[in-house]
Amino acid sequence: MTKMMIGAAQIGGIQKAETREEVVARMIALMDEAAAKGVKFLAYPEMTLTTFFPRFYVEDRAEFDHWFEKEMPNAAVQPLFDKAKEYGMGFTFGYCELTPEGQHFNTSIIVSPEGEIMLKYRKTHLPGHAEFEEERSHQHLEKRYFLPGDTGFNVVRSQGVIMGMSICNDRRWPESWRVMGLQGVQLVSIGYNTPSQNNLSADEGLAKRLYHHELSVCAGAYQNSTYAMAVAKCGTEDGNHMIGGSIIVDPDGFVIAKAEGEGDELLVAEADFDKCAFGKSTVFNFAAHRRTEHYGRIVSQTGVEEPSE
Ligand code: CDV
Repeated sequence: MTKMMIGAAQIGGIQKAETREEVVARMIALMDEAAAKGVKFLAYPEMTLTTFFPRFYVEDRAEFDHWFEKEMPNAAVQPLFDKAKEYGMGFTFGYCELTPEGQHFNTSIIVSPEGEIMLKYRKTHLPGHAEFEEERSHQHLEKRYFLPGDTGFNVVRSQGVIMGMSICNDRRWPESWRVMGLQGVQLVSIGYNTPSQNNLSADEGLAKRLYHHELSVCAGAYQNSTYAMAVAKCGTEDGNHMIGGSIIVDPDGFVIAKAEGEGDELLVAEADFDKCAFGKSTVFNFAAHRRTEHYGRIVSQTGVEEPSE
């Protein structure tokens, strides 16, 4: 299959008091709309099922285990799996995973139209901090509540398309994209929760945040000649604002669909996966042009090492 209708299901704010069942009903409403428009693969945001709780600090992190899923699918999410199967639609969404071994991950999955989990990805780049930081106007405690993912950036062939995932902050790191690019990825789905303010003392402003989001996704798509869907959970959650700006991007790095608002909203585009071949066989023909002998620092060194004076 070369052509497919793909959809990005942006979700507006989810308040602390909202139940999984209420959120899943909102997800299904967008899936119904997507099915009516012929969508065969639908992407939802990072941590779709709950509010973005890492903005809140608790001393005993176990108090927050109720934000995590111990099984996937589970009773609350099963109606989404059932509806997708009825429509013959694949989908991807993010949730907080608590493993039987007691590990906490920020996770996303790709599900086939038959309801099978084809690929699981656990977020690699966790932004923020692990302890309460008094000087900050807004806390961002992903490092407190999650372990860095242990999956790496794998891809899977599903619905005839090579698909991969990133989660939120990962989209800003070219390494994430290139690891999937090296596996021939044709569609990268990225869910995000990007607060419009993380720290008043370093306030970038909404416009700059939106620009950096779009710049990262367009660059990643172009440089790896892949379609990308970046899908927000956005608007106001418990009095905190998060950017919208969900986009679908083609393998030339052009935005081909963009959200207009900050609520539940469906974006749709026709993807022609044959278009990935041009960049992959010309300027980004990795086999022909990459010079790995000069890339050693990328994996041997983490932080910056400046030359001596
Ligand atoms: N959920 C995220 O990973 N958010 C980050 C914020 C903290 C900058 C992001 O990169 O959008």
